[in-house]
Amino acid sequence: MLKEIVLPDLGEGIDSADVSEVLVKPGDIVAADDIILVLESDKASMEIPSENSGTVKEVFVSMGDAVKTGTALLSVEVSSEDKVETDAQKEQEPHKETVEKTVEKNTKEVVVKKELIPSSDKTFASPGVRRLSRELEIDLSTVKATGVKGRITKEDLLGYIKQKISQRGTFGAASFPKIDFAQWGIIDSKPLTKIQKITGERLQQAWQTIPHVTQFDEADISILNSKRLELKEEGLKKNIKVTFLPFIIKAVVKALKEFPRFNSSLDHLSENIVQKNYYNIGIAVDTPTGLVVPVIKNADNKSILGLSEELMDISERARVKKLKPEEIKGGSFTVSSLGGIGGTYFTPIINPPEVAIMGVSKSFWKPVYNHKNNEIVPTFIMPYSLSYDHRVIDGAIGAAFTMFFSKSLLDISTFE
Ligand code: CAO
Repeated sequence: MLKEIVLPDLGEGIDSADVSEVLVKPGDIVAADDIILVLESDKASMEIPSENSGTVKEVFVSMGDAVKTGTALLSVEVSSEDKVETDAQKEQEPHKETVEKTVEKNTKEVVVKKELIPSSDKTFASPGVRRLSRELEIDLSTVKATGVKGRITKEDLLGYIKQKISQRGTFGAASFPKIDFAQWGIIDSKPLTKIQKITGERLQQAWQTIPHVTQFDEADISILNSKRLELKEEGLKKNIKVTFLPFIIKAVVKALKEFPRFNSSLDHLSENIVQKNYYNIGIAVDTPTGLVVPVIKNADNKSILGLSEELMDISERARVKKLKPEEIKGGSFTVSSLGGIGGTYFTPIINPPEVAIMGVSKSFWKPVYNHKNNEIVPTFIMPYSLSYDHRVIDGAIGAAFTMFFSKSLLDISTFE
């Protein structure tokens, strides 16, 4: 059955408009509500949806044509079932038109001038969508397109905005009611430092948006400990403090090379995994004004003494706020060590856009039973945790990573 689609009443006192885009051609299959035309009036840019689903037979208008209410736009070959279903749906959804008009009206309110927006980027969207995105300073390349041929529809943009609004709501500070704590005793109130505020927001966002899995393990670091005591002596002569951390960094890099997924990031659309072939290790440093994460660049090319020296330097400069902006950027994996303080395990929060972080705890001696020679051996154990983004890394690889890392700490060649 051939159905002619005519221009509906545009409302808002608009009686004519110019065709600025024709999105279908004869032979195209359209679904009801697919956008077929974009019109520009002197008040608004409007997307005109198809009333029916079917195959486009003929298009009666072209770009630049002036059209008014009742103008025939195109003809569509509609199957009789579709027609019946559409009518039935219409009866079941008496408020649909009202709802669509409300959304349309909200969009129109920010679109007042008649001008076509040239598209210099590679996104495909109507002028109305472009204009709205420009008004709201939204980069259209970050909006996921669901329209025909990769077109960003108005719904895509509105969905993106809704998502951002709801995220902002949850990322913001948790809204507790104002409480007068002084009613129960003496209090002292201090503002958060700038670093604490920024870190807090980033941590909250990471915690809420990344599906974290934390794998716990313990490593035998008895061999590492002997090597460290040896190098500690050597370092002392050069005024370099050799702690466990440089050894851990060496073993981490070895494990990242074996399991590259841990050295990657999801792109801004969460559609591609960006694999990094550099090994820049962020180190969480506790400072009087908050947590700072300077990055040791190209850690794979550095010796234990070189890493020790750099660690001393960056942690000291982090504490006196003397790091340069580029020194806290470009990390591919982070290590957070509480080993110098205490505790057995903790669950570190991933430092986006990285996909994994290692949390190191304080080592201790414990008797370990060796079933091969039936002996109990005093062993220096380092407990540690590995948090990773489950969207990028599966649990089996998570466990394989920690197994490999622990084994690397037993292999003296790791530290060369
Ligand atoms: N087991 C046993 N001893 C450890 C250890 C471990 N896993 N890690 C460090 N130590 C020892 C060191 O060897 C050192 O002892 P020696 O002087 O005898 O060698 C002592 O503890 C102090 O080490 P350190 O903390 O000064 O040095 P580091 O290289 O281990 O760590 C740094 C440097 C900057 C990471 C650390 O000072 C720091 O700021 N840690 C806090 C990190 C943090 O707050 N993370 C956030 C957690 S969750 O938000």
